[in-house]
Amino acid sequence: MGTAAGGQGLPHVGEKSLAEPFVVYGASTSGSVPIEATLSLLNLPYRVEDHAPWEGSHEAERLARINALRQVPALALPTGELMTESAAILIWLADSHPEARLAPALTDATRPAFLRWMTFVSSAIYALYWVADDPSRVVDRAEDHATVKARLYERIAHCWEQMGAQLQPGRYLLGEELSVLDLYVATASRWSPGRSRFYDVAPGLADTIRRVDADPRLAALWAERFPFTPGWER
Ligand SMILES: N[C@@H](CCC(=O)N[C@@H](CS)C(=O)NCC(=O)O)C(=O)O
Repeated sequence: MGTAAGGQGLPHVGEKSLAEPFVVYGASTSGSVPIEATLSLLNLPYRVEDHAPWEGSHEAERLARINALRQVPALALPTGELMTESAAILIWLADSHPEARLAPALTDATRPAFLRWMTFVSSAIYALYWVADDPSRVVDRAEDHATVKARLYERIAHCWEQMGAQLQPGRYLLGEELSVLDLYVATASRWSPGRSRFYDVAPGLADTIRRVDADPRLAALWAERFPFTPGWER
């Protein structure tokens, strides 16, 4: 663990005591799930504080005290500093524990692809849900909202298709070792337009992602935070 990065853009979380380990500000089925999965695989103690900003202004204001963008995930570090941005958090956690091999090392041949696809999931796919989840944020006419959603889901499917066309997975997306990219994709590919569409557009990634779903080390976490309920693979 490095020293505090005071003044470098990481705010401090007032309510977290320094004695506490990691605190994940998250929600079930959300982008906090791959972070929780990573902390579990790293055997790092953490506590989850659930927030659902989409449930109304009271919840959004409660989260604003932690993250001014009113979004999950956010991660309070043992230093009391707060990180946001799911891809950055996942990369940082993996890089901070190289012995666990949850990311290719800095000099590994697959490192450029790792960084590329982590950023791609974050910026080309995840970012679109800010509008898709609530089209009224950018489009006034309620009668247009269904079209906006449908177009964004098409764009997301197209992005998965690109990833599927360009990656040749081994057991995992980048080769033989599970990385945080696998956890990120296993989670995000369940969001709309949904996993069966993901299999349709990126069939070459299906076996790999099913392998991540079935990883026995993660069974309890998936069951609690993103359960495979009957019909989930819509
Ligand atoms: N760029 C952020 C996006 C986070 C995000 O969109 N989180 C969603 C939940 S999965 C959220 O909090 N939505 C509420 C909102 O944006 O108002 C990241 O990668 O962590």
